[in-house]
Amino acid sequence: MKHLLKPLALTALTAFAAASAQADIKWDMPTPYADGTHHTQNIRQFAQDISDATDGELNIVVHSGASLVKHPEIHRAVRSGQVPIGEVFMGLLGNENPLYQADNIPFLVTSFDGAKALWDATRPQVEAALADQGLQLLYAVPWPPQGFYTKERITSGADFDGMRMRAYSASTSRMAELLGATPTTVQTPEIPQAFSTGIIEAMATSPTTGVSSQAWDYTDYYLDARAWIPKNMVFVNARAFDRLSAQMQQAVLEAAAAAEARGWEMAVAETDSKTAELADNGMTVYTPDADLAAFLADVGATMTNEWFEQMGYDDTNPIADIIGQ
Ligand code: PCA
Repeated sequence: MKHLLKPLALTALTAFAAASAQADIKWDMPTPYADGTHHTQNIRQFAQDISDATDGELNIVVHSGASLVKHPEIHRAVRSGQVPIGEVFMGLLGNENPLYQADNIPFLVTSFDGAKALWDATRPQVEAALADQGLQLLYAVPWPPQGFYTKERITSGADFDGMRMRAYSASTSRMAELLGATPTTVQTPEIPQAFSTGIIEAMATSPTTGVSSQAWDYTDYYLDARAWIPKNMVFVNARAFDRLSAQMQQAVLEAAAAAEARGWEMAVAETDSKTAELADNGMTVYTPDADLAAFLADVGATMTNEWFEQMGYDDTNPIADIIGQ
């Protein structure tokens, strides 16, 4: 039986294989953060939207939690074409280009509207910086505002003195120094171990990452300072993008625009829901009093000035009008 059917079946199969070999594309996409974070959930939806729009011909396989490529390597991996697409925390690139430090400066902006204005102001430069590296920006999405996780309640700036504080970027290291603390760089997957071995005793991050790292196991207080609103960005290797059909390119760009809008809404919603989760797990959530707020604002002002100087900006730069929003 098999023999008799073979010529026909083979022809059909060969034709199908030839068509799908031309059309079907699989893209591995490394991302740094855990499945529970809104960034990863948003990226999975982004991949699904692209698959739906292309009838499964462009299939993006998301490798979350730095499982395929370690976070500090993702940018280079996409640049070199080792992988076609990836997600990176923008502040992580602050060492190679001070432009990205904008994202991690305390009180440069303090609200989602301010963060949006800062993103609108910096986006063209980010696009140009990435284009110089053979990369194309697809979208960026914020984290909820950043606060401080500590073992004891912070009552004044002096409480930061000598504190072993986690840093996740050049700017957060600088901030820790200005606070009087001692910074140590720790990536999210290593947070629990860094606390349990005493390498760090405090961190500044979002309620999202506080929940995903179960901050209540190591700290008791969350200072809801809403100090800065950093972002992740998703970008693609420009050559890989150019090789896609026009229809696939359009599907990617449309899914990216939708992901950006959806991701900002998710971050806003997470701010309250994940902060509530910290409290539900026994953490004391509190806001700074006027003196502490002034101390933190001072650190922010120093960093804003340093950044303006480094960028060669002065008061006439449009970003000056956004400060404090
Ligand atoms: N979570 C990430 C980056 C900012 C955030 O809220 C982290 O802590 O590494």
